[in-house]
Amino acid sequence: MTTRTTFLGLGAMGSELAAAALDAGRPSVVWNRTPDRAAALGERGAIVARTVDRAITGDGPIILCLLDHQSVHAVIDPVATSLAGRIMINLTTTTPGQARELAAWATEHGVTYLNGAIMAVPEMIGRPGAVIFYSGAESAFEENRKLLDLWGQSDYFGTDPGMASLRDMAMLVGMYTMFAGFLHGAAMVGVEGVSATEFARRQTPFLAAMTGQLAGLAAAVDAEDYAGAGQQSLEFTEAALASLVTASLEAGVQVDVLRPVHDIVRRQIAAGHGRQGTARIFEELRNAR
Ligand code: FVH
Repeated sequence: MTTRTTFLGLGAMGSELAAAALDAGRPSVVWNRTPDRAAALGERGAIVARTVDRAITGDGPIILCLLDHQSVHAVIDPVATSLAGRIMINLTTTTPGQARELAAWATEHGVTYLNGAIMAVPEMIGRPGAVIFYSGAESAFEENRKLLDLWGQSDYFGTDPGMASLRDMAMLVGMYTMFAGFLHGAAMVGVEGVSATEFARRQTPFLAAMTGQLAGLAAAVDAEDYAGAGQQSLEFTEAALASLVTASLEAGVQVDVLRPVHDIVRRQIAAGHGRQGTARIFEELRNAR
């Protein structure tokens, strides 16, 4: 038996995780569905396994970094009986429900399960700024801390395996809606021949400065106080959004990104909250169930 780390899935992210382990001198065995993707890691000293079965011999942690929840099952289900007694650390993006399902699967098969959510792009792995959220088996987190810390800052959110995923998904909502907002703006100025690259040069520092507003919104939400001084009112925000919708339509740009935000604000005003702060959007959103 050899204590070596197993890496299953060598896409852009999985390859970086394995490379960081190899660079730190950790004996590692790697496997990928498409074998070619393992060659570079083999040259860096990894043992390249031809099958998942062979990759999971040994007693070290098994790191999964696959496309999605379905691909995780495609890889682990056929070798389930060989995994008993092992630690599985899954860094594949999953929903909280999928993470809990995998944890239940792991328990059923005698596997210790830690779920991870990577808050970084592959180039950031092992560099300042990379953060990985974890939740699930605390023993797996603690025992493998040295390995996990090779990749970035390791933040643990408790034994519920879904918690890392929940935080991941919540962070990504902010990211994707920001991307969509940027592209909307780029479409507006693009009508006048402004390149998206030039627009990005101006939008980037502006958005960075606007992140300074998040703490104020958060304080209002946490205190459930939308009437406090200094808050931008829903009425003010509604007028701004109405202008943005009009300007977009005048430019021939679709308002599919903007319209839902405008509608939420209008519903809150219709419910009598127009003089309250814009952070009240939170109250509208959290009542979806
Ligand atoms: N790349 C990123 O920026 C993000 C950052 C945040 C976290 N994600 C998540 O990491 C997971 C892997 O992402 P990736 O960037 O490595 O993705 P790919 O380069 O597309 O590699 C996908 C690997 O999954 C293998 N795979 C797919 N389906 C199956 C299957 N049915 N059976 C076995 N393996 C499968 C694929 O194999 P192959 O296509 O090379 O044969 C790759 O190894 C992901 O959850 C991100 O959300 C990355």
